[in-house]
Amino acid sequence: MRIHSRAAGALLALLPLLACERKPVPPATANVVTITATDFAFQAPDTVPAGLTTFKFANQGREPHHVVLMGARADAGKTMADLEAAMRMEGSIPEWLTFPGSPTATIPGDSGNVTTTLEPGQYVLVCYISSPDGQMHVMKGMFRPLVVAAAAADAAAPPEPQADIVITEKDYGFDLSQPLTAGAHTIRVENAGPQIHEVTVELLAPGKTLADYQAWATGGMKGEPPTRPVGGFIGPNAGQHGWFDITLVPGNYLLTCYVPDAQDGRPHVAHGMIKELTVS
Ligand SMILES: [Cu+2]
Repeated sequence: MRIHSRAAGALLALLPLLACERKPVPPATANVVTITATDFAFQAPDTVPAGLTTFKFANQGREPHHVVLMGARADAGKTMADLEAAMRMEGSIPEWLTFPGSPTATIPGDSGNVTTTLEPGQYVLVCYISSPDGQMHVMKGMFRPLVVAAAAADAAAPPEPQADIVITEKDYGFDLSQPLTAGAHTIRVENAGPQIHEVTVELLAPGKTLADYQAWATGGMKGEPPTRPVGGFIGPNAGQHGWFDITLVPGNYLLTCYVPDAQDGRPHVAHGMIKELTVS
């Protein structure tokens, strides 16, 4: 009798575990997509599912690269030819072209993480950085189609990344929810619009200032740049948001946006979308 009642007790103790096991709720997480850049190509999957996505980007080339993720949502009625014309920047950025968010300029050997929400459609990964010969990488063939396929209807929405700082992009500037500090951060990027923007975090070389950068930029960006990019986020569309991870060392930094302006085609930095800040 004693043995039996012990066995019954053991069974009762197991019941909560069994009850838990009947509800398999593994925490849903963002889909992770690896993009690798070389001179001058992207390695990436051909198709990824829609939804919350983390791009892990690594630059294995000898020149800086970035990933401009642009595309047409499935309901936009656009062809790959439309997308290629837009990619070659024939005219201003069309209304239907969407920029969900992607990794900004990354120096050789460096890497970066960006998280955003992808909607089904036809997209393309493009690099618009120029080589020392003045030719943009896209003209050297540095682009790759990416299909975003509809995700399973019952897929649970994964939790969004927990950000400790918000950077708001706008025509033309950046607002920070609080000062950037040394160390690791997850930054939420919001675009208050009306245009598409990016935020590139650039570390100024010791002793260099915004004035040095502007002299270099207005001089045609010749010679050694006074900054080096250390992370950021290209996009998102006005009214949308995404996240990027960054680790900052103490120093002086610039936040920059190189998106061509809808009115005159000049980069937004030339419209004052540049901010100098000190990280301590
Ligand atoms: Cu901008």
